[in-house]
Amino acid sequence: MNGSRLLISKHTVATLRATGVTAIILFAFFASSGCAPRLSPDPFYLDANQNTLLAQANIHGNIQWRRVYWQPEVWIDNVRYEHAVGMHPPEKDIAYAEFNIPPGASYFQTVFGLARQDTYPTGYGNVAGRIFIDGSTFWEGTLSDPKALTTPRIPVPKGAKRLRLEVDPLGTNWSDHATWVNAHFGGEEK
Ligand SMILES: [Ca+2]
Repeated sequence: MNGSRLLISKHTVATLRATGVTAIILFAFFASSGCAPRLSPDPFYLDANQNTLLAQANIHGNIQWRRVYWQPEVWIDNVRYEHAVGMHPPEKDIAYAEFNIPPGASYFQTVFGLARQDTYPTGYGNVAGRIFIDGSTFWEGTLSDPKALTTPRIPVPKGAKRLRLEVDPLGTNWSDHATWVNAHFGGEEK
């Protein structure tokens, strides 16, 4: 090893040290200044981001986006909803759909209701709905009339990967018009 190379090596080491220090400072700065991924879009509606669907099973008529399987318009308790995920359960089994949780999501919120059938507007069955995140139950509610249930903002644990929506027919699936409307992730609380 000659002097020149040793000098270059010293310079390189010094540069690397300086770069390393700079990197550590920058990392600390970004970590402390909210450079975590931002949810985009925010709000992040499930029906507007259908590629987040990972799996579905046992849904009578399959999952329905922005409609219900018996008609295109979604009405719950005399309110029309554009953002809708129809999940009519089957007879004697539980329907479910699973979704990727997008980066930057800090909460999930939805309205769970029995959507009207215009040709039979008095028909309402009964169902239970459940929301899971990474296998843990975060919310459960039951329906048996036109009145919908609005969930609270369900906090998404840091690093959580998978959202699961379940619908249980609670016996028969007659008029079990279970529909999740305005189902969305949100970013940081505003
Ligand atoms: Ca039922």
